[in-house]
Amino acid sequence: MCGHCFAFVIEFTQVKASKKDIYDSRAGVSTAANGDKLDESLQSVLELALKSRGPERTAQLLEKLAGQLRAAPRPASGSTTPYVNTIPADEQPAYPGDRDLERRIKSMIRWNAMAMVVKANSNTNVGGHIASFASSATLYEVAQNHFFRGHSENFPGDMVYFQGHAAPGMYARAFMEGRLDESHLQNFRQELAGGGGLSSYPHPYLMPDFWQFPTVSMGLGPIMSLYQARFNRYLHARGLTNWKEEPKVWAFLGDGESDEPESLGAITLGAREGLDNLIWVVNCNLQRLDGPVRGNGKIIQELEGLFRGAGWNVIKVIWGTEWDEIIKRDKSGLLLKRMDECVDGDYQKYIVEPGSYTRKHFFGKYPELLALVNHLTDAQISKLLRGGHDVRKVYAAYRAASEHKGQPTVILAKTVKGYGLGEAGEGKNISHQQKKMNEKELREFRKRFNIPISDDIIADMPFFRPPTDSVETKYLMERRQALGGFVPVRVVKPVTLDVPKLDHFADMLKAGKTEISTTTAFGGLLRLLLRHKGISKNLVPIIPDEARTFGLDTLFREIGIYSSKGQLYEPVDRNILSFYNETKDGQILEEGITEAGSMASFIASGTSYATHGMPTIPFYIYYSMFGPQRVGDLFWLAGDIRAKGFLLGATSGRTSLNGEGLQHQDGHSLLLTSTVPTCLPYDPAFGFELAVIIADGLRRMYVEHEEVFYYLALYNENHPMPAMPAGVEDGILKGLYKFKAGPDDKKIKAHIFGSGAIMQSALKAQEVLAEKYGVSADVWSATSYKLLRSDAIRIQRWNMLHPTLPAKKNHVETLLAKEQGAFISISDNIRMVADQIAPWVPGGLFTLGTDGFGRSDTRPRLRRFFGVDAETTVIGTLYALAEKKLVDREVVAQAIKDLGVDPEMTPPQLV
Ligand SMILES: Cc1ncc(C[n+]2csc(CCOP(=O)(O)OP(=O)(O)O)c2C)c(N)n1
Ligand SMILES: [Mg+2]
Repeated sequence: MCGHCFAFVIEFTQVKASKKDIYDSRAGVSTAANGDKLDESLQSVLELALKSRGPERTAQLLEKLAGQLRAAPRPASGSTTPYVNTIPADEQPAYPGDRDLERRIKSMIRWNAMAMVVKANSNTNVGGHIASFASSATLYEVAQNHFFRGHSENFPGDMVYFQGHAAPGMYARAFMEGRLDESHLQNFRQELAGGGGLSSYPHPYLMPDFWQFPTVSMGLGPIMSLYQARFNRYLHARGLTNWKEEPKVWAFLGDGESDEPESLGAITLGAREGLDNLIWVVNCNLQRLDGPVRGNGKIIQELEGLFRGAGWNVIKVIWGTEWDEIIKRDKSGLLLKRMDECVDGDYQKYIVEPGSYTRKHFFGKYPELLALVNHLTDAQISKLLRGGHDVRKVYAAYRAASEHKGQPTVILAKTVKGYGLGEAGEGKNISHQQKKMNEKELREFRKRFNIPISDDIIADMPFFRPPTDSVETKYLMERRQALGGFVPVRVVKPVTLDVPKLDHFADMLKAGKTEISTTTAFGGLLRLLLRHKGISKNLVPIIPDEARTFGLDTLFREIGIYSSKGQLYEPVDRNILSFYNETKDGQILEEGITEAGSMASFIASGTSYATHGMPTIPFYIYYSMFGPQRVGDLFWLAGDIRAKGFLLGATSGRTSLNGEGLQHQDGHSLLLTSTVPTCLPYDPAFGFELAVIIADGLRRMYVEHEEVFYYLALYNENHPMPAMPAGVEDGILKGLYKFKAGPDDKKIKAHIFGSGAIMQSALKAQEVLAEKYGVSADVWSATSYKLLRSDAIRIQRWNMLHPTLPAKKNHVETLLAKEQGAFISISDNIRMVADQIAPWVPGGLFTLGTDGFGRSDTRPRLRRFFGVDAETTVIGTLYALAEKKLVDREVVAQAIKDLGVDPEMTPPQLV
């Protein structure tokens, strides 16, 4: 409260509230009694004002006061509180651990983490980071000693998202715990070294028994943790957990990382869903890679405002214990003013400069403040801790967060980047990149943290681990035992599901009675799966606000939309069959318009076999253009985290989705998904192919326990669905099979590889080629160019490395060895999708595709424009044959005329 407000209080009440009351209430250190007194005072002021001045005049005065409050130097507004700890010193619980012992253990971990990075960089250039963990060691160690609960029989373990760049600290702890040995640490970032090494960052793909969650692509850890916490609730609501108590989800992130839209873009979900199982710890060391996060502002205040506005419980941990006394002794309110007015750039400077600088520039700004630190030497001033380095403050925050009900909590912990590195990089702008230390700096580090390493060997930076019967090791192990086991750890106990065999989809293997799209065929398949006893409960349909587009809205009623609140209103469409049906145990995750959030849900569900020991099967169906193009990094992460499940890119194809135009028409998801090593991309043309792929996918992922996931392109164009020819299953799965042979009575032979909806162009072209041009074209269905290419690459590598042994043939070569004539491919995708196999097609592959920006028009016009209609397919086939001198060029020219294709039409722009 500002001085004017205070005067107002005096004027009306003569209540002599002391300055201390006012200060205390701003600082959040008031006792409950003081707070009550103030509340009562204000209440009686109001009553008096109303009585003596009347409502109108009172309102005017209040208005004036509110204006003064807003104009005050740093008022405690609705969104932020003063720049002090949220938990007052006198409300802090006693620290339950042995602080001295814990400090010794932490110091050893600090040393090993530093040595690991410095060693790795003494003879390689593999990189690494010291400064991030140096700033967050206390944040992790308090949690390791008192909060993180390990995995056990009926408890999945707390789920912890470690800040990627702090990974050396996690390895150093695992070393102390005896989970890693020196050779692992020696091979930090040298995973291909003999005996194996440690991955640079948290990568479950590379260290599947250790890391659970990849976090190093900034922003992805935070958003995944949100959806993981929500998914845990979903799983529980559906009766699919057997935990004895609910796990907590902890996410540690950097303050710089908070600038990623993914970090903050979904935080309202946490409040909406009341996710009190979620705790975020933002390591506010005020720096990112290049420099300060908010040199001219205060990141902690900015984040506080944001999170409070979003409905989170915010706990600020700014000052260490030594500050409590100083803050308490300031009766003027000036210290608080000074803390508020300094920007982060100033606070960074106070770390780098000696204590005398802080005395002069921080306290000295208001001479009254100097008295508060008269009793301290400059050295003592420079050692005044920030809250994030004080175990008592951190413990208080964690405990409050763990016990908080109804909201997620964010802890904003102020720390020093490169804490303890001294001259080598404490609080400097270069700190993030620091990975080398000279002998003098090593000695200083050793001294500061009291590491028992002698002078003669310090230059070798030996790792230090106390003996197993030492008090340190015993304490550390006892703490982890009490908390149920080590963290992080990734435990997979394979659970085999009773998945449906292909005959479960018998109807889809027969010829369809009506023309439908593959999207509609998928809808039918999903309903069949929902009726399968073995897996129906494991299915997790995920939809980002597109169920109606894909004809899946009847599922709303059938299986319900998950909502932790149920349905508090009567839906407007209650009287129709597919009404919007939200239920507490609903099966559908209707995410709204967030592809990043939906992918995070896909990942949470696709990894539940590991996180919960309960395999769930996500089917995430979305507008294909907003898949890897929009959130490609999460696709990549799905591979790293070993997610399983099915991604369905509906409304696929640059010309099949016609009216929507440039931003919607996707012709490259099949290429982008091909880049993810554990993703199997498929481009099915018919319902039966879909059934074969999904049935086999279920077997591979949930019976064979392969840690892979599927991407299927789905189209919205209706066309006939033929019966499955005999013996094609293997070909469908491998990526190519002959669907319909051309007539036998023609001499000239060609082969058209079709996929997806554009298979229809291939089939029509087959007829025209036979009828008009005497060409027998076999039509093949190319279901997955990526899988064919992967097979070819594997064989090519083997052949290269075994040059004297008989060469092996890949699937494409084997399949096409005896085929004559020209080969062409056609799809609703850019040519590179099919070109993936071109090197192994006998005599080369002539590819047609939809390169260029899409636009709105009818399908026929778009297909003519891009050159993927039946007519262009005929021309392309004849041209490929002419190139091989199997038909005359005149025939091609004639076909262009016959088929009414304008050779001079403007082509799609390519630069
Ligand atoms: C998406 C993404 N962009 C950039 C980077 C490169 N990068 C790694 S760490 C870092 C700075 C991190 O700063 P902060 O989040 O504050 O963490 P700190 O190390 O300070 O704790 C940057 C830019 C990255 N890992 N991911
Ligand atoms: Mg930072």
